[in-house]
Amino acid sequence: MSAFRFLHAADIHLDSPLRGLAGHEREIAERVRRAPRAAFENLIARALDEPVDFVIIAGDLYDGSWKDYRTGLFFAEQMGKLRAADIPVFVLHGNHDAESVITKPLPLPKNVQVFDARKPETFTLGRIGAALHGQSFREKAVHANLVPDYPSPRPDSFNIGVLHTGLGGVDPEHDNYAPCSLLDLTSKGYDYWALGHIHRRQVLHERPWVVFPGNLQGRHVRETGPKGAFLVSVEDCEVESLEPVDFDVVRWLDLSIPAKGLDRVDQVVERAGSALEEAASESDGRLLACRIRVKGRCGAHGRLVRDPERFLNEVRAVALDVGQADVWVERVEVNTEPPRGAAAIRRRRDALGELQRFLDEAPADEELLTEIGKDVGRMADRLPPELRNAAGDPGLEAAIARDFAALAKRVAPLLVARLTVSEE
Ligand SMILES: [Mn+2]
Repeated sequence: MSAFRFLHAADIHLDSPLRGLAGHEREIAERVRRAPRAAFENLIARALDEPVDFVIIAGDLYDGSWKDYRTGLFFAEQMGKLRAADIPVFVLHGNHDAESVITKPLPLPKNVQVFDARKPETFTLGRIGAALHGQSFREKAVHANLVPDYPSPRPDSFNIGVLHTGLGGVDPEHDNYAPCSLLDLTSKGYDYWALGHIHRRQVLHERPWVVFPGNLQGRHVRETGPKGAFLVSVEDCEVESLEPVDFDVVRWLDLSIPAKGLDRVDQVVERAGSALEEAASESDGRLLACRIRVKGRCGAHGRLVRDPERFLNEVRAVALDVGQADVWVERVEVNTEPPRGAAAIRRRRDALGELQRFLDEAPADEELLTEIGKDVGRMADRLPPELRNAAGDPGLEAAIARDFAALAKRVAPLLVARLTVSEE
């Protein structure tokens, strides 16, 4: 019987626009912007290097309608490399690149097969005994379960179901398109479900295999950790190995720095530096994009919240010194509390205690929020677009999003810290 290998990728989102990059170093912004293409080039290089017998892209190859033809030409160029090596590619379109979304399709090299969007379609690879079943999205929002219409498994073949699905709404970050249950999949009689849509790498079932490779490249701070695809080896219709392969060139990290008990800002900076150092030692030369969140009751609280700009740049300076990797501190969020905690201030009988109690209630005070909204909302509307699109400051972002309750929550510790300078 035959043995073969394939790469299963999904959610590549080529040339997706990245928000929050304006105002950062040009070179960094360019590397982050180009990351999905670079990760895709890594995938193709690995496919050629193995070489694999075929490649599956289980939806959202593109992020949406192209600005121009360059995105499509880049993809065609990469596919051409696989064609020269006789490696077929099976592409399924998902919600981001549904038939109705991509308005400028280009002819693709002959090795690329795209699953039909009107009905399930089967591609067979007779030489190795594999059958791939799939249906692309016709519209962005597919609410029907597509699995029941997928054909029965082919006997004497390794059957792969290719599907873009929210499964059963298991991940609140992703719309539950083409919903189905795990049982729908495992009872179909296929050997491997090559899924796409949910951006987190996960193996939901073994024999039959139900797999989300996650996206190829993290695009923002909610898509942290290693990203890539699965390299699958099959022998005699059995999966012999399923290896996650990292293809990302920029890796997002969300680092929580406990500052409890630290009295001085330089101690907090040093702790952040150690965390970055540790992360860098595992980055394998990638650019690390880090968000740093400082929390805990600490003596440094007042100075941290009063001069966040200075703290951010101190952390950035330390990040430059990490050495083994390029570390870019995307943002620093200070969520610390005064050493005795807000509760202690709340109990005070002076004006500060009164202010703390007022601020505690502010986020729920509709009338107050309406008043704030009139002034702050008007100011936010007048901000130049460059600033609106790249605010980078949680308070400013809340104002722009007209979330005045969140704004009140952000402002409260800052106000109290400013008023307690003399007590430090
Ligand atoms: Mn999707």
